[in-house]
Amino acid sequence: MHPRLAQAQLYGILDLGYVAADQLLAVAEELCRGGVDLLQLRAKGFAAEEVEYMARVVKPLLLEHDVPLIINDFPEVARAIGADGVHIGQDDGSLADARVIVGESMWVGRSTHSPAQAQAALDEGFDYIGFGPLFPTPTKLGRPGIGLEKIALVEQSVGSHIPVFCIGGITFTTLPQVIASGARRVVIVSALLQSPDIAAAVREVKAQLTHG
Ligand code: TZP
Ligand code: MG
Repeated sequence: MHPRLAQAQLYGILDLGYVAADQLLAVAEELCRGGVDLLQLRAKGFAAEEVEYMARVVKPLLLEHDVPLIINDFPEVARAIGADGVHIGQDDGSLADARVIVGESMWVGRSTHSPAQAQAALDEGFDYIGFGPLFPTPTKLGRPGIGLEKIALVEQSVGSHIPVFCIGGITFTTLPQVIASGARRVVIVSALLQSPDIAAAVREVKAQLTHG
């Protein structure tokens, strides 16, 4: 496991579905101040050039806070800006295809929606996975929740080799159950981005992940 990924407990996402473009830097700063361990730029519906522009805007801030930057969906952008990682979904091609663009050292993560997909991502050689959505979520409309029962299995089988980030509908209400079900790392999007005090919300999640 990459040490930096192995240490990561809370993976934040700068999701343009929740953050206005002109608020990107301010929100990134709040997430960093709170202590997210990784940050992904996720801008569905934006063109590569726009994503590259946004990534260049936030990158110096993340360097300052020593928070790795991961680009959703655009390996070319990840390479162009020297991101730490790229994140791709089930329909975004193979790891080998992504590696041709980003090279051997960049982290490549995969979204997975079942234990079988999680195992397949490990076997293919991805550096980490997202596993979810655990619960139905407005951030990923149309996907059923996979529930909490499978977390422990995936943590045991896959999570001993690469980090498993549980994702999807995790809120302050559901986080204790998610942790009790075996999750060690989470991605939280809307519950952080819609919080009135993002940095405090991040700190609260980190405390729960650290102390159970
Ligand atoms: N992949 C699976 S669920 C999800 C993604 C990107 C969205 C999670 O967002 P939220 O708002 O934390 O439920
Ligand atoms: Mg994708």
